[in-house]
Amino acid sequence: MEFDVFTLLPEVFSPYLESSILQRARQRGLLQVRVHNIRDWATDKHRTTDDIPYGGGGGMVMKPEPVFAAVEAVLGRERNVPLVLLTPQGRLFTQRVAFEYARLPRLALLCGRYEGVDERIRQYLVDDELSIGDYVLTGGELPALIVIDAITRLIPGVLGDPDGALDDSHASGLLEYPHYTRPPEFRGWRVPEVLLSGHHAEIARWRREQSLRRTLERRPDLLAQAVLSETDRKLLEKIQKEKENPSHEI
Ligand code: 4FL
Repeated sequence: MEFDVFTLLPEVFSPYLESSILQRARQRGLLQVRVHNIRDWATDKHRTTDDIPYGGGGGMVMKPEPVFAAVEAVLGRERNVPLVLLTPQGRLFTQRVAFEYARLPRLALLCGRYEGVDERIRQYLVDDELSIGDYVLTGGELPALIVIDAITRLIPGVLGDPDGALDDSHASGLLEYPHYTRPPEFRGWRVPEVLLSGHHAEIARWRREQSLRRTLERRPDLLAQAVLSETDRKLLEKIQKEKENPSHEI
């Protein structure tokens, strides 16, 4: 996967891209990230990239000329690489969107700074707008790194385990089951016996039930979209009845 990132803060990307799994993916040739400083395409003496908003009001707006020039210089005018603007006004970036974009060979990301970007950038340059959540940051750089991270770990060969990304929270539409590692007892708190039993079918059943319980408890909204078997649905009913009648008597 190749990413082209357009930003006014190019220096913030290296530390994260040079760490851990993303670094390894780059070394293996599975990931390439080119970071472009929009200011390099500003043409005036002060290399201006922002200006005051027409109509007044606070804050500064990113000027269209340097952004158009940067994107057209790097990607060409007849572009076949989608350009995604990171903005609180975008559609929500979810695991589903990560899967969609992970199918592409190349993606370009535009990071907004200041109060926003000139509307003509959205209208005539950008193909999609993504938000990582309902909060406002100082810029789209962290969201861009989040998008790169979430997409890269879906590329085959990036995670050690071939189905490492399949078990994830959200991949199945359910939250993940609880994880434990050694020791079997820590400060008197024991690992659930079933996990020590070596009984793979029972472990799988226990994990599925935990995923369903957690999702029902914390993110019931996810259940509507999740892929559920008949067994899952019966189990969910049982859990719901338990909650209505905690004494376990019917
Ligand atoms: C982008 C926030 C995507 C959440 C300020 C500039 C943002 C953001 N998701 N805040 N861009």
